[in-house]
Amino acid sequence: MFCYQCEQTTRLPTGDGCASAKGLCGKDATTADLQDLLVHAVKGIAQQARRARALGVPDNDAGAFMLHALFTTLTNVNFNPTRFVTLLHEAAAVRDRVAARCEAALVADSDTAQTAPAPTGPAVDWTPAADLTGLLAQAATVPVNADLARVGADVVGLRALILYGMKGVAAYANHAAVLGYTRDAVFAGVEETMAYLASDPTDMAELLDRALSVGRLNLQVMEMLDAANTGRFGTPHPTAVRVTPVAGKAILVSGHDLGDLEALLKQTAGTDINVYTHGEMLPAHGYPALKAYPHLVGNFGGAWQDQQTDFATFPGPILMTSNCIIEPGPRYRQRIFTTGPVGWPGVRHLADHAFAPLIAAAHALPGFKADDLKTAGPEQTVTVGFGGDAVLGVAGAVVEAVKAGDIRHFFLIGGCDGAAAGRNYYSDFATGAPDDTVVLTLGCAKYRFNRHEFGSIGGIPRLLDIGQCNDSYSAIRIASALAEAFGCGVNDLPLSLVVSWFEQKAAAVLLTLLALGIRNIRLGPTLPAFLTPTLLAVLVERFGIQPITTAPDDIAAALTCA
Ligand code: SF4
Ligand code: SF3
Repeated sequence: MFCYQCEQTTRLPTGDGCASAKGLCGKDATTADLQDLLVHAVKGIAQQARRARALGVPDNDAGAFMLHALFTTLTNVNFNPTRFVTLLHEAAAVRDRVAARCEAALVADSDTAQTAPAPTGPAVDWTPAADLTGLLAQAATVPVNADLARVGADVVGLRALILYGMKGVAAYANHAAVLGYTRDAVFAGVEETMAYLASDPTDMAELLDRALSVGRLNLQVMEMLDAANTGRFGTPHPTAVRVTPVAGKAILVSGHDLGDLEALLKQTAGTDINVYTHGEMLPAHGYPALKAYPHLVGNFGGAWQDQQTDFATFPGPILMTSNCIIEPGPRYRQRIFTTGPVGWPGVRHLADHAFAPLIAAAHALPGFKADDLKTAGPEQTVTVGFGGDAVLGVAGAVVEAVKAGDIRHFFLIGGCDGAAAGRNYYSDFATGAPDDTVVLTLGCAKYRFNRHEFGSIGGIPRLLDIGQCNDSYSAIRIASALAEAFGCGVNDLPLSLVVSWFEQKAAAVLLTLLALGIRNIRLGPTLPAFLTPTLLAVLVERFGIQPITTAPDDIAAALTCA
């Protein structure tokens, strides 16, 4: 195996990347290799699907399959090799179905053959081997660095940046698609980009342009996802969320998929089961259609890397709806379930919102006992729901506070969390930001500081939780609206972006920010291993990207430049 797609990747003096029997996330070599082969298969589907679109017979079902397949290969999503074997055979069938569609279209109109020649190359010609040994032999030829000796680390790194950005795009687009929101332009963009990668491109300038076009595609996807979430569940409003449990039977829902949460709330309505959010599901409490369920009682635990402790102590079953799952510990292995793209060997998978086994497990488990809670102390809350509309609703007051000098600066401190020691930088930064500054946050990084008492400035809370990483579009809307109010560009605002990355959704958002021309982003806790010194120099020169240093120094530098 060779994988260097996430921040936690193995770092060695001899070269970065997880390359032994198991990655640091727990992904074994078999799963990693099958994931590489699935990416290869998706490139082949994309080649045929792009042709089908050119022939006037687009196949958005193939597009939906590509989104789901790429999502399964994200960090901390699916560790089950059996699922990948199934997906590989499905991928070949999807591609062949699209190819047959193309042939049928050509029979109907032979003049179009010139405009869309049949694709060629190893991805579109691939036939899945009959058994696991054969699949692994095929996978050995297609790792992300397969071409290293021929094209060099810079080209491999830029291709990886595009691929990882596309994994993030696919994940976000899949979140929207399962809520019924898709767009032809998004499917076309996925086809175009994955087919481009199938051509083994080597032109550095073209690769960099493509990476930025992935960022622009992701902006469309983030806007679509925002429309999906607000269209289905209403506009988030500031909402105090209980973070101390209540007595009763309990189910914990983690990950990002709001549709899964809604389905579970419907299926448990009128029972004696309470539902709690975990990790990136916390912002669900701000949506009117979700908080209308009285048995959505609160949030439990912290960010994803705390799950082995959180889940072990939770007295009910757990549902993982998306990233980030890590190896289930023995104390909860029998009561954790996966759904959607998520998988772990031996963990029960519930497809199509068939949550009856999860609900039965909740009935069978003790839940929170009133006696146990007597020692838990007073009720505590955190406030969520400062999405784009909520913040823009007070934009006038915010602008006035800036003009009056009451708000000196904004910091957007957001993105992923992780287990690395250096990540306390982000909590140090947020809690060390001066009292006349406002902290906007999103993603799971906020768990490091969202219980800190930030206070307010003239009634405006100093900590504004915009939501999940899935809500990055709201952050972009807020920044754009502030820039408009001040009659300047986003780069001229008293705003600093302090980004914490871990997985490939963050790679997609970073590309979006760069595509929008946003400069001087501070990125950490370590820089992506796939970015060579040459690529970093380009990003520094064109976009002013800066690695984080220390929180006090970076706060001081941001305020000096403001
Ligand atoms: Fe290593 Fe990250 Fe890949 Fe896991 S996802 S194998 S930790 S680089
Ligand atoms: Fe977190 Fe996994 Fe990225 Fe959605 S849950 S931000 S790391």
